[in-house]
Amino acid sequence: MSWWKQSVVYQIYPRSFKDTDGDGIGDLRGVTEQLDYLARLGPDVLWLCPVYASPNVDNGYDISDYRAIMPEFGTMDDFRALLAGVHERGMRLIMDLVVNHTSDQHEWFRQARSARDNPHREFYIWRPPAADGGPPNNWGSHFGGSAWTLDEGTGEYYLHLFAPEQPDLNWAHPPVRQAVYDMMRFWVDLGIDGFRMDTINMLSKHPDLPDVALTSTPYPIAEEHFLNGPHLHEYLREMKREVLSHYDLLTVGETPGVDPVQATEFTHPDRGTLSMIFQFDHMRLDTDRTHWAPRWTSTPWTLADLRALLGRWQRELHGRGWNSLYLSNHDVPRMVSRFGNDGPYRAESAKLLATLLFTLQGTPYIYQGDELGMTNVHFASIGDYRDVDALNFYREARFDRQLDEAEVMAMIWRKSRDNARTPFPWNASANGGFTTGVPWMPLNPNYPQINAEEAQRDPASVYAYYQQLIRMRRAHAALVDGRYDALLDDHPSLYVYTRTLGKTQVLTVLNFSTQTCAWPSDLALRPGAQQLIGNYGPEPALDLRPYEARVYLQPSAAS
Ligand code: TEU
Repeated sequence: MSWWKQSVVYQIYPRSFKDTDGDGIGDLRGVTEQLDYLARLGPDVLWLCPVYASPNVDNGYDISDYRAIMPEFGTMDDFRALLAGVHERGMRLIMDLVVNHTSDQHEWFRQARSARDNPHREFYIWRPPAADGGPPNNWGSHFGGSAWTLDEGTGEYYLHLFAPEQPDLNWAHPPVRQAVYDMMRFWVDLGIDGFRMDTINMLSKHPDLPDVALTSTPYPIAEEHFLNGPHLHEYLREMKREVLSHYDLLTVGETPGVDPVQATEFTHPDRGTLSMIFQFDHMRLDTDRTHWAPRWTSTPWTLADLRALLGRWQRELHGRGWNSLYLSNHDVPRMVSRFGNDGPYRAESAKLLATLLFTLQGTPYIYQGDELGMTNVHFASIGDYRDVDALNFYREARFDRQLDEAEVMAMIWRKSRDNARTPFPWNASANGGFTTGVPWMPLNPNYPQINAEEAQRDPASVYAYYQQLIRMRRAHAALVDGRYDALLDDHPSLYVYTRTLGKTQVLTVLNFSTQTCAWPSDLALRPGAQQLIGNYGPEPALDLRPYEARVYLQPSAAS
């Protein structure tokens, strides 16, 4: 059994986790200082978002030196101490691998832009201006505007699917691939246990870089021309041959726009290249794809759609691949605000969503703060937001498209990545105990009520529930290998499913609503059923209360 199938992963956004030197920015020593807090929660693996040298245009996802630690985060010695501390506690550490692009301050790009005949020129993707002098095609950046920027010095445009300060690497150029594999070996030989692979299915672009046809916006995101391109799996097989197959690693690819059938090509137990992937279907459930800025929209979603989507991923990958299970990360709003209820049922719905993640088949991911039930934030002023994506959207929406302030701020409140990046609240003291300085961005004003100290004191807290879920998952093999079967597939508010392994079955019943729901007459517990966990107190109830989650262990039909 691959260890990462039985693992629970905790994602750390170091900039917002814990500051120990008073500069208002989280750092590696802060993570090391809190390893006992993490060990008590119980994850097996820590995923550290980028800590490499970076000008922080995109908070570390613009890397200027892959083999150096960002000074604000500390030193390589601090990193080694963190890695040793993680391993001493029986946990593992995976790092973010960001190799679709570098920072424009990376030496490779500084060389490449210095002259057209520089040996590093081909490390990036250059094209001459179009006939009208403009960008070579109509591709848009994920952060707004064109995906091309003209380098005045050499008179050519370079491609950047994200910020202009994040030039895309040219993976068609073998020296790029070898340089990446060398860098990967450097980190694995230091002792890390795997990689989260940023935008990994963007590496192979359509060779002709054609325009996006028939588009309603000037700079559409050209996913059909840069996702899952013609050489992608060739590159990943080479990466596996050159690096991954020589170590026992957890590798998780971030792969927007991949469907379950394509996912088996990445994660098949025999012919795959990665352990698992992050799929995005459920992250696009509440977006209007026809809008000029889809990721900033919030459309109603239904339990039927979520259940159908998750069920498809469960069935298609059973025995043919492996899912990651997540609802939150540093790029999306807090899950309790987006998929739960961050009002009167905040704690109940936070626990219900966690129950979903811990009883489906796949590797569960906890994003820092979700174990506290942290919510989205509503900063009144755009001045309190930091994310390049949000600031670019605000500028385009307010000034280019003249949308009104209230409408734009409401969109940012619902979908900004900064919702997930407010500093971690350790306690109710100044700045939540995150820093003795001025935090790089304000904390969520509800930190006096929602913080780790409070959560560890309360046996009924979301934190305590996560501890129980992690123990439950470790205790029942059916939660790792059991077959998923949905029940009551047309119930308006209950999501009910089983995980069956041999003579054992785990039944999960989730009430995704603010209404009490009668126990379904056609849902009978099997003789011998026992409740493993629930998010309401010990008082028994037949009906399912608002956002109530229950998990039962029972004999399967085979027994
Ligand atoms: O995110 C990638 C990313 O944002 C897109 O793949 C996704 O499709 C888009 O958000 C629409 O849903 C990764 C990192 O997680 C993110 O923090 C970085 O900003 C980005 O890549 C660039 O490295």
